[in-house]
Amino acid sequence: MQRMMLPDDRPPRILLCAVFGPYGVDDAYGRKENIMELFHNQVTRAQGIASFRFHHRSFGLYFLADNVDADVTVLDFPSKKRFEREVRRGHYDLVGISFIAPNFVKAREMARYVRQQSPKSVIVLGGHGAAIDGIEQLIDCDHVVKGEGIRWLRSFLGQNPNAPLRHPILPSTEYQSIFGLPLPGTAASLLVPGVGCVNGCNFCATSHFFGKGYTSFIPTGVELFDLACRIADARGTDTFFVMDENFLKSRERAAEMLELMERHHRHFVFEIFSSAETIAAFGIENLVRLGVTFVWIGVESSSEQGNYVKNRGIDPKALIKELRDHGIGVLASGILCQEHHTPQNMHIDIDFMVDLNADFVQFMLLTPMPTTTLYREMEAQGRLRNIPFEDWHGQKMLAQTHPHFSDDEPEIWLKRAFRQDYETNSSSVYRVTEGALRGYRTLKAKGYTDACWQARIKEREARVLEYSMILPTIERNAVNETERERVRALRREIAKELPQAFNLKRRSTALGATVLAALWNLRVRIKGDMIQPATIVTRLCKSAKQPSGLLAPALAPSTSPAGSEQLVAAEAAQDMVVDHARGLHVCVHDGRTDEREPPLSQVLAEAVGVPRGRRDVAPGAIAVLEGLPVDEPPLVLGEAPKLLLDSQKGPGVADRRLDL
Ligand code: B12
Ligand code: SF4
Repeated sequence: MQRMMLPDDRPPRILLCAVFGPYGVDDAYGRKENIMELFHNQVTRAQGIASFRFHHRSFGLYFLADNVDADVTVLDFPSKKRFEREVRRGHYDLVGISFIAPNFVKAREMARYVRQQSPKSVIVLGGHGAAIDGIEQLIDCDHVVKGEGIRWLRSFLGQNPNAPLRHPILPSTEYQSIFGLPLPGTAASLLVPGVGCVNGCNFCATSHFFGKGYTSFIPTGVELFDLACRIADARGTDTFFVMDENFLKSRERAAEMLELMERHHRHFVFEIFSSAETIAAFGIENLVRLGVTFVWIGVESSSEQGNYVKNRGIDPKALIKELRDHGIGVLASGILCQEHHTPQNMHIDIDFMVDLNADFVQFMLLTPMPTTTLYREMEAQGRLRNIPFEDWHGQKMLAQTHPHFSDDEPEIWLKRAFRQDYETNSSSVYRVTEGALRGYRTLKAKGYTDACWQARIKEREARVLEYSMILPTIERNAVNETERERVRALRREIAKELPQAFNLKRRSTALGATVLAALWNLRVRIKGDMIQPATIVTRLCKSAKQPSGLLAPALAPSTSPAGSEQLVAAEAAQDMVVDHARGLHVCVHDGRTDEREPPLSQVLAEAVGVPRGRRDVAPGAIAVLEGLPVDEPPLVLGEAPKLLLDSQKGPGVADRRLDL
């Protein structure tokens, strides 16, 4: 492979960028359906202010940044202006742009700008958009990285591609809220044990992008446990969102992890994606013990015709009921406008998905994403439609011709499906609360007395107590009388089981929550419910980093199972410098990516270490200067490397009421 050459022996200067905002608006670069939120976009979108709201960073960029010896700036959720300013003033040797197919136009515009304003910068494209056929000709760039990027970038920089992997310490989500109320506690940490999936379902972009194989970042349970301990200690939460397409597929790793957790009394909590067959094979009680409290399952379809090997022989309704009985929340996803669907039979799959009574349901349109087998088949049949990439998001129109569905019909079906689930099963937040109580009762009734099981009972109890405080808010905003009745019944059940849920303190909090939710409701009615993520700038400098791999010499490579690859060993990086423009959820009326700078008082308070004044800067994070303009000299670079976490204890929505 061609390597990057620098004129002197200074460390390379690299800019890694996500595509610019605003997101989810109809403009020259994107579509209103493409909002930058997981649940509000694809899951609870029909549930009004009861929808779960949060943002995910562009995680791949942080992995790349942390695993090369270079001075790297990560620009996440930039505005176009902010991106352009960084390019103009940064004098970068390499600019990497991460994008997915529906963001093609944004990536093209970014590459064009880099070429024009910083002609010496090498332009590298990566992320799932790189799988678009002929992308090299469609966007003016120097390299396109299809698949796993860490090894590629290391090789390109002349560094060891197989050096041990460093796992960045990151929150999995930013600014979680519901009813406009910030969810309490620290957001779960991100854990990425690996990328890809060996199952290779024909429509699955993730599996195909990584060669229908699994690239393990953290191959063994021992390493995973060690990494989880370090991340949990650093971020102050034992909960992890596991970004791995099929976490339980590596059964031995999960079993080893469980054994270590029990032995060391570290009762982590995991939110995972897993296919039905792997869940069934692992066993529900093992799942409870492992600390799984949420699982995303691809149910896909009610029929053999529309389904995949991963679901063969599984009764999804029984599986989901059993999981929920044990206090494990379930997100079930289904695919609409499949090949066998017609306007006459589509309701069968919608009814089936709704009848699963999962906590959350995702409906997506069958979309032949580039690189998938489905795409190749549709291409061969001449069925790919000539629609712009911005429309390849699976929320509105089909990217392929379908004999039974014309242009606007798929969107109508999607809306109908989400609405039916909401009206039939009530809001997801109600379901989550009800499931937690069920889990609490089931686990207690089993009578196991060991520490692990007791910790799992406590976790469900805590969840019930937390969510009980918003029961009045759920009732007030219920979709129909059925939901109101369900909430009242649930309140009676909780009062029987855990009377402390309704003590004076909690009742007062509940009252406060209803008032704040009413304000949020008002804001949504007046200004709409758009929330743009704030720009996050993270600077990593070589001088503050340990060379990759130095921190994990004891961990030897192990043999990869067939169909999978691995990057050896895992290390949590402890040297991120986060320059975070706070203030999400405000100033969104103009639809721009939020770029608020902090008040001077906050920056000064940070500099002199006054904790109250600096509000949301992590304790001990002396090198973090929140929200300073990115083109100011990074004062942080001379500091000793310190653990710099992005604290979730920000001002929160509640504190920002005046900005509504
Ligand atoms: C988190 C996520 C999101 C977040 C966005 C986070 C963000 N800040 O952008 C949310 C929930 C908002 C989201 C929304 C959508 N998403 Co999304 N999302 C994911 C998800 C689940 C995880 C991505 C991730 O972090 N993986 C872990 C990291 C470590 O891996 P990675 O990102 O792939 O990065 C590696 C390589 O790709 C490569 N790489 C990545 N970037 C770069 C850059 C350079 C320069 C280089 C060299 C290498 C490189 O190196 C990395 C390390 O190996 C993936 C599925 C998946 N499991 O990957 C779908 C996925 C990326 N999303 C997808 C889609 C379609 C969407 C939506 C359009 C869905 C919809 N219908 O609304 C929207 C679009 C929103 C928008 N406006 O952009 C598709 C993309 C398909 C495609 N071919 O383009 C995916 C693959 C899901 C799928 N199977 O279909 N998404
Ligand atoms: S099991 Fe899930 S992640 Fe794996 S290939 Fe199938 S759809 Fe993709």
